Amino acid sequence: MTGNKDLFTVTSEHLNSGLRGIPVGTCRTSFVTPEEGVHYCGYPIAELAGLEPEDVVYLLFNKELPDEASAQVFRTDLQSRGAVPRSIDAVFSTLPRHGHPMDWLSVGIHTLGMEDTTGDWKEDALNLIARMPRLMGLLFRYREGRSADIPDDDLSMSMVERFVHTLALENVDRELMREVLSAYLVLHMDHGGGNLSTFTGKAIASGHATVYASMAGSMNALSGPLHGRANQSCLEFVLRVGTSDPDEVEAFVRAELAAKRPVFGFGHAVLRAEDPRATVQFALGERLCPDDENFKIIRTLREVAQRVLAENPKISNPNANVDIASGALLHHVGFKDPTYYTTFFGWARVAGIGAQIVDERAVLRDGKGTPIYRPKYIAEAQSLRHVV
Ligand code: NMX
Ligand code: MLT
Repeated sequence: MTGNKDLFTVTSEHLNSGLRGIPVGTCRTSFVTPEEGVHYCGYPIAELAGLEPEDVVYLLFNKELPDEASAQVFRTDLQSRGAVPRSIDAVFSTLPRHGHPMDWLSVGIHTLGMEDTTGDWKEDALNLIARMPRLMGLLFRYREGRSADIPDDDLSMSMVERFVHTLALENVDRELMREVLSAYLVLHMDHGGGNLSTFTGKAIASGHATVYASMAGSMNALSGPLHGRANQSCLEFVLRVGTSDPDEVEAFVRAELAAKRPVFGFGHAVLRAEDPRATVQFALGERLCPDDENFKIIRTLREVAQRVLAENPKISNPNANVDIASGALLHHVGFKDPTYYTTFFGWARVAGIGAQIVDERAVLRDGKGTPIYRPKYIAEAQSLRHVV
C-alpha cells in the first residue's frame, strides 16, 4: 500500500470497541470478507480444503501454491526440522493432568523454544511447524496418562500421519481420522491479520520476543471461550442439546439466550454470512457421517439457531461460524473429549501466525519490519492530582 490516504475515521464510538474495524496494518497471507469469508493468498478457503496441509503451509509462506517438485522439497525440509527434544517428555510428565490442554500446548511451545531458538524468524517458525505433530501427540499421550510405549517419531510421514502415529489409538479408523484432521488443519490455519490470537502473537513479536514466546502468547489468546475454545464449548453445547428434534432444539436455544449464555458456534466479529469453513465441514460431515447423532444435532442447529438469533437485531451475524461443525467431526473420528479440540485449532494456527510473524518482522516496510506495537489509550476518570 503506497501513498498517504485516509482509510478510516476514528470517532469516540470506536473507543473500547476491541479495535473493531480499525485498520492497523497489512496482511500478506489471508483476507476475510464479510460475505465470502477467508481467502489464503487470494484463494477462497473452500478451494483449498482438500489440499495437503504441507502444501497450504507452503502457500502461506511463499504466497504461491507449490508445483510437485517444490512440494516435495518443502516436505523434505519440514521433515528435516521435525525432531522434538526428549525434554518435552520430562516436562509433560510433570504437568498437572487436570490442567487445560491449551495450557499444556503453551508450555510445550515455550519448552521447544527454550531448547532451540535460532533467532531467525523464518527458521524458528518453520521449525515450530515441523515439530507440532509430535508435540501434539505427546501432549495427548502424557495428559491422558498413556505415557508407556509411545511409538518413536517417524519423520518420513506427513504431519497428520505423524500425529496419528504418535497417538496410536486402538479401534479408530486412522484413514478417516487423517482425512478429517487434514481438512481441519487447512481450514483453521489463518484468518486474516486481526483475529485475537494472530494479533496477539504479532504484538508480542513486535517487541522482538522469540517466535516461540510469541506463539505461546497466541495460544493463550486462542484459549478463550469466545475465540478458539468455542470449538470445545460448542461440542459440549451439542452434547447438552442432546436431540435433533427442531422444536426441542429451539426451546433449548431460547433457554440458553434467556439465561444470557452464548449460543456457541454462531456469530462472528467480521463475517456476515455463514462461515465457508463451516459450510465445508457440513459438506464433509454429510459425506462421512450423516447419521452421527452429534452431526444430526448440528444440522438442526444450523437452521434453528440461525433463525432464533436472527430475531435479535443486536446480533450482527446470526449464522454458523467455524466452530459449529468441527467438534462433531472430531468426535466421530475418535476424539471423544472436547477439552482437546482447541489444541487442533492451535496446531493449525501456528502455520498462519508463523507466516504472519515472518512477514511483519522481516518483509514489511522493505524488510525493516513494523515497529513495536503501541496504540493510544485516552485517559478516563483520571484528573491530575498529587500525593502531597
Ligand atoms: N449467542 C449469544 N449472543 C450473541 C451471539 C451468540 N452466538 N453472537 C453475538 N451475541 C451477542 C454478543 O454477546 C453481544 O451482546 P452484548 O451487546 O450484550 O455484549 C451482541 O450480540 C453483539 O455482538 P456482535 O457484534 O454480533 O458480535 P461480537 O463481534 O461482539 O462477538 C463473537 C463475536 C464470535 C464473540 C460472538 O458472536 C459470540 O460470542 N459467539 C458465540 C461464541 C463463538 O461461537 N465463538 C467462536 C467465534 C469463532 N472463533 O474462532 O473465534
Ligand atoms: C478465527 O478464525 O480466528 C475466528 O474466526 C475469529 C476471527 O477471525 O476474529
